[in-house]
Amino acid sequence: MEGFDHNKSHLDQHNEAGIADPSNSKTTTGAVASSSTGSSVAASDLEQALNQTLSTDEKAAAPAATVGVDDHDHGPKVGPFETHVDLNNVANARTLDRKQVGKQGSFEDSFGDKGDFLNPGGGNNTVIAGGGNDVIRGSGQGLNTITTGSGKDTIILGKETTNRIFDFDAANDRFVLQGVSPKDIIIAQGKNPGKGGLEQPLDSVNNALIIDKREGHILASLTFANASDINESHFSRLTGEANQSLQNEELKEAGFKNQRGNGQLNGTLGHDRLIGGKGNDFLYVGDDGFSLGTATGGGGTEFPFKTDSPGTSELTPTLKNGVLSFSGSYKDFDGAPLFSQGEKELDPNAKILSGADPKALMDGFLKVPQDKEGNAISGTHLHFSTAGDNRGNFADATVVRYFENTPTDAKSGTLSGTFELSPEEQAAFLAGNLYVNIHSNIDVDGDGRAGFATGENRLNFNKDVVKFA
Ligand SMILES: [Ca+2]
Ligand SMILES: [Ca+2]
Ligand SMILES: [Ca+2]
Repeated sequence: MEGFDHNKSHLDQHNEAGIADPSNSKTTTGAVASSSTGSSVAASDLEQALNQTLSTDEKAAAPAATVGVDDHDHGPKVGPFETHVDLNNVANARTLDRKQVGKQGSFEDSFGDKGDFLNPGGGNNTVIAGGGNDVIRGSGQGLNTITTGSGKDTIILGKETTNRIFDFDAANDRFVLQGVSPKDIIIAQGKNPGKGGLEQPLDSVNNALIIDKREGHILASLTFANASDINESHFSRLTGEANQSLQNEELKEAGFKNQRGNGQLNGTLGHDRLIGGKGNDFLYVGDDGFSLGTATGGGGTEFPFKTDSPGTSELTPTLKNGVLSFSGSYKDFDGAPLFSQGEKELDPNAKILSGADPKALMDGFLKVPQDKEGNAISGTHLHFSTAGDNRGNFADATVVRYFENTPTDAKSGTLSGTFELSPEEQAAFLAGNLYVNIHSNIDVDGDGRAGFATGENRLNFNKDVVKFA
């Protein structure tokens, strides 16, 4: 990574003109509240009463109880993520009118015919729910990465806990506040322009934020979502009655299968009640909980740099036991896949739609000679960002994985990839948040067209391709 500077002018270029330039670059935000101490008054009685209504197994999954929010002296960082934000560093911040926030009664009638109750407990967890109306308790004081799936889903937000939600749908999903008063809630849009693939900052400009204003703790970061779509109708307050309706004895009668443990717990197509432990857990819908279509590229659908290429492409994924595999092909391309000709420079006829300097662009590519699994550099990249569904279009040059591409003639070839995904990466994929960009270069047949270094085709594995059962 020699010579790779993180100064601001480089980042600006990287995020705008240099969007097709892959790198592992990450930014840090200045928006960090310091860890805090002090004392909070009224909240504690109510909260303790609420905690008494938790079932024994949920109590066992939670970290040791804290009395008031500020008695907990915590660090603001979890891995690369800043879990706090300065309210001066967010956009369109507004409070909730607490008179418009009602109480959540029993959840009994909310699960539909296949909804699950999922509580990963303490630690830093990943939760992938399914096609039902699910209730996810995110109050274990760590960082949870959540994909809700389709259906009408409810996320219980707890103090000191950050829930990164990859597929929040304002038309269907909502929040219940546990131990946080509606008067302390701020809804805002992030302002941080930093990229970084799945390590995109929680306060990214792409994300809507739900913030506990008492110390700037980010209770929820909703990726690729608009804060303006979220209002009082998305919130209610947790009650003891609601907690009791989530106990095993209650849900068993409704046909829920109960599982409790550490590590990975797999759900079924029916109702599940999955309770993690104090450590880092992975609550997973199960490999039969979704189906995957074929993503197609071409036709001027590329974002952010639309091409006039006649090229088309298709890729079909499978995900089993955490292994994501793809097979597919491309045809009628203007250029060969980047790096497939052993080249070290861009063809003068290759189009660079970002306006970047060819050498700088090439140097940017070469800075990442292999991905995190050791797959060698190629011009076909897996990236984190959604496009082409109801969430709008986003892009991020950070490489998540390199595909293999094999030309069969000057304009066509095959594409493949087999990747072992972390739980968070599985959550990103099943949220419809990954895409593939096929960069091209070299005028193999001499027709004067040498492809698109900024990407000739983009294929989106979005919510239209990933379908929950
Ligand atoms: Ca846990
Ligand atoms: Ca769901
Ligand atoms: Ca289920």
